[in-house]
Amino acid sequence: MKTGIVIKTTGSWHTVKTAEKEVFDCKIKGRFRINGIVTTNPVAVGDYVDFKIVDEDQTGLISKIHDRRNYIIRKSTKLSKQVHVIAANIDRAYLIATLAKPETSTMFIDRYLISAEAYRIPVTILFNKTDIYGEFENEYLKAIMHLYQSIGYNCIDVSAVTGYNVGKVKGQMANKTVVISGHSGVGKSTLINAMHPGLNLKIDSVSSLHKKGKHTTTFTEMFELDNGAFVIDTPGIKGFGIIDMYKEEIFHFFPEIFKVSKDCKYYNCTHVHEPECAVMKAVEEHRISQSRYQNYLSIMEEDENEKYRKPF
Ligand SMILES: Nc1nc2c(ncn2[C@@H]2O[C@H](COP(=O)(O)OP(=O)(O)OP(=O)(O)O)[C@@H](O)[C@H]2O)c(=O)[nH]1
Ligand SMILES: [Mg+2]
Ligand SMILES: [Zn+2]
Repeated sequence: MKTGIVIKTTGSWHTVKTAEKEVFDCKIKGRFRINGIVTTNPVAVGDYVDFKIVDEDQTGLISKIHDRRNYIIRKSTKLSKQVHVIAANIDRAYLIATLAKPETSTMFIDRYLISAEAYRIPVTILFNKTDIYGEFENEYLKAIMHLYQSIGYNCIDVSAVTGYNVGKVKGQMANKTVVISGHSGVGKSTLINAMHPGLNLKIDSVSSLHKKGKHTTTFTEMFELDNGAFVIDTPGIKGFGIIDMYKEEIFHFFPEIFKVSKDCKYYNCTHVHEPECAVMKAVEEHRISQSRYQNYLSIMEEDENEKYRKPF
């Protein structure tokens, strides 16, 4: 019996790497159910698995998936109750945002952050493509970094193309397992290439002409850097459904809103319309940002059917 970490999954094949750095293509023996959640993929990148070699062709059969320390998921389709596990056993998530080509909205950032808060995965926000920012984007960069840093999120401005701050990002990742997320075209694969010359991950060659990404990366895959970091490249995501949480607890995952909410008059205040709400007062007094509060309200207003309740 061997044990290894799943570094790639494509359909029914899972690529597993052992501590000795041997790599095997494995299939799963039978059916697995993890934590009772209905997932489209029973095994995800980052999972530790037990397997044995069955064939002369050196393929493996996975017989056990170790308990996950944590994982991040997305809805597999908009209305389906199924979820897709993007990655498991993550130390930190790196959200790549760009203020130009394409522009990442604060709504997308906030949705990502609350999901990560719910899974208790710390996040660093990387603002990429700073080499093409003009005066306007640079002013916005300062403001947006100040906003998210003041809430407590680590933020770094980078350029995967010029290498600006790439060494700093790589240094932070040493000996950790990290996942890189963000819209298509923001430079996830370019950044990993910059941290690991010679890897030659496929990147979109022409998207600088277009604003939208073209989904160049199609499978989630883990790469090992020369400083012991395990970096997971993911396909671009369009949206981020709010999953695994009750409506009444959404504000718990906005750290600055949660902090102030202790002073609301009503213990069950939702901070939407109640009198003597400390959160609304803080927004008026600019102690909580308008954009964060507006995004909170939009998420609260969403159709209930679009969300699901804690499935386990
Ligand atoms: N100017 C500039 N362009 C960049 C930077 N980083 C990436 N790009 C360009 O952005 C385009 C998309 O980069 P990718 O690395 O393929 O983006 P991705 O996030 O991996 O996209 P998907 O795989 O589709 O999710 C490419 O044309 C890159 O050259 C940067 O820092 N500055
Ligand atoms: Mg990519
Ligand atoms: Zn309130």
